[in-house]
Amino acid sequence: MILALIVVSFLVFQRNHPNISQPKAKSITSSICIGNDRKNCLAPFKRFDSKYRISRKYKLLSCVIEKNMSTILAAIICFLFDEEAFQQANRSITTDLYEERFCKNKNEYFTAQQIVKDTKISLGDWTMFTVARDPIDRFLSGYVNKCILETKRNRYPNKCYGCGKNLSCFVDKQFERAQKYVTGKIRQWSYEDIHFYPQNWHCEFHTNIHHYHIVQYATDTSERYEKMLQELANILEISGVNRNTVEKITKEIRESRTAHATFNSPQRAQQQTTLNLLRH
Ligand SMILES: *[C@@H]1O[C@H](CO)[C@@H](O)[C@H](O)[C@H]1NC(C)=O
Ligand SMILES: *[C@@H]1O[C@H](CO)[C@@H](O)[C@H](O)[C@H]1NC(C)=O
Ligand SMILES: *[C@@H]1O[C@H](CO)[C@@H](O)[C@H](O)[C@H]1NC(C)=O
Ligand SMILES: CC(=O)N[C@H]1CO[C@H](CO)[C@@H](O)[C@@H]1O
Repeated sequence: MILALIVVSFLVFQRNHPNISQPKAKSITSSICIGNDRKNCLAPFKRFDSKYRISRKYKLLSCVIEKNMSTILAAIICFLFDEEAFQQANRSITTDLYEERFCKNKNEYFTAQQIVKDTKISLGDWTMFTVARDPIDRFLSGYVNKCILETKRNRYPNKCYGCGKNLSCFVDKQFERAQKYVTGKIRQWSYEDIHFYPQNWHCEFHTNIHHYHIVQYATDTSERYEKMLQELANILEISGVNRNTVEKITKEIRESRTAHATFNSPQRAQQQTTLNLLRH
């Protein structure tokens, strides 16, 4: 029970910030972390890792929060950064993997301030957006992918604190780290932190959330998937990308099925069950 509170509370996407309800910002609603649960919640809006990808041509700026969609988001912006070069290099939006991404070090920033400085375009003149995921889904998907399935980092015995399939072990350790980060006892961040700290700590939301369009993530097996693609398409059109190009982008995304999606995997079902048990 207490564990359950901790699980849900440190994941929550905070909704009560005075600036979140301004016209451009949409929040992910959640019924957790309110009332008595609040004391188990981590402080919202800490300053944390932020990764920006920009297309100057369209004054389009995306902050990518680690999750599977982030690779595709970055690829869309990369394509719009230099459409010709991207195509000439035979890249495609759904196959431009993170490690070999075409735009590496070309349109990438870590602070909004640096973007404004380099482009001389103030933040208010950019179309800014990000994709955020339901915090519990994000946690489960991240846990299954990073702590259980991912083989890339199997050489590191301490991956996910060496907790393996022990969910409560991982949650305890990660929560403890998060608290230390809040109080300033830890200043660095790890691979795990980037994938599991609250989304509201990213993207310099503490000062800039009112600038953002926030699209709610949907897996490609969910009913909301089409809606998410439509919202993305709207944002691209707002920034001046022509309709044909927008359609080309969404078509490509639609046609790709991420082999990686964990939504229906047996491991995922197992973790869902575990979490349900913990919550009751
Ligand atoms: C809300 O936005 C305004 C205008 O950008 C800013 O001055 C203010 O500090 C923000 N409030 C909070 C609580 O971040
Ligand atoms: C892209 O593909 C075309 C046709 O397959 C090929 O001729 C060209 O060399 C490729 N370009 C690059 C940069 O790989
Ligand atoms: C899981 O980890 C916790 C805390 O690290 C430990 O107390 C518990 O015995 C572990 N459970 C299993 C099944 O290994
Ligand atoms: C489509 C896509 O972006 N898939 C990626 C999901 O995340 C894993 C691990 O980070 C990548 O290996 C996949 O390529």
